[in-house]
Amino acid sequence: MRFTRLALGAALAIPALISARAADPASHRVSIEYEDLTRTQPLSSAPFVSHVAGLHLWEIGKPTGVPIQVLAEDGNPEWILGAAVNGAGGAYGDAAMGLPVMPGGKRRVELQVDERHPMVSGAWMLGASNDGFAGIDAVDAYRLRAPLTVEVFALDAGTEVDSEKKEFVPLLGGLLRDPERGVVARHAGIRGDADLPASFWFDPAKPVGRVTITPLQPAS
Ligand SMILES: [Ca+2]
Repeated sequence: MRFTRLALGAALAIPALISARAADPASHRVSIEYEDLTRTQPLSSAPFVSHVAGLHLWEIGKPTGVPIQVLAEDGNPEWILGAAVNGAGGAYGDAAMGLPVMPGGKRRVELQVDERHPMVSGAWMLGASNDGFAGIDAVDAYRLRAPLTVEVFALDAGTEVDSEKKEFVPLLGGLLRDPERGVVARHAGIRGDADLPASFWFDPAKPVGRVTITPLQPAS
């Protein structure tokens, strides 16, 4: 958990994204609104990408990739955004970065989708967690004719043990990190039994976020 590093990393990523997308007359834009439902957790920067079918940012029960690891542990969106920029026109169609969200808040980004890159994925760190995150993975946004709302649950990147001791919580000044087995799973929630205050608690059985995708120029 290194939420305090978010702002600089996010700012550095913006200029590179401007040229991430070549003009494509078959493409159209979608609006993506992401909202915190925990009302206790600050959300990190939220990278969103459009991509080909078959590509996943994560899958529950499968090994965690570095892009999700650094997002979930540090709130660092640049691995996800960098892959999209480098792969624009190939596996990726477009990339956009959403700003951090304070507890209970929401923000919106816009993204290009096209027939080759119909899927949209994006995620954010649950800022007051060890390696908790949430988001959407591979939602077909190209063929939407009406807004689609998805409620998402908290996930554990499986890369850092959820110790909640201050030595392992950068938000509390800790710099240590205890590696975990590296498999994505549902998050068990904040226990509040160590140094991480229970005020960051969320119910892992309930959605922690809501994502609404709205087609702005529906494909004909
Ligand atoms: Ca963990």
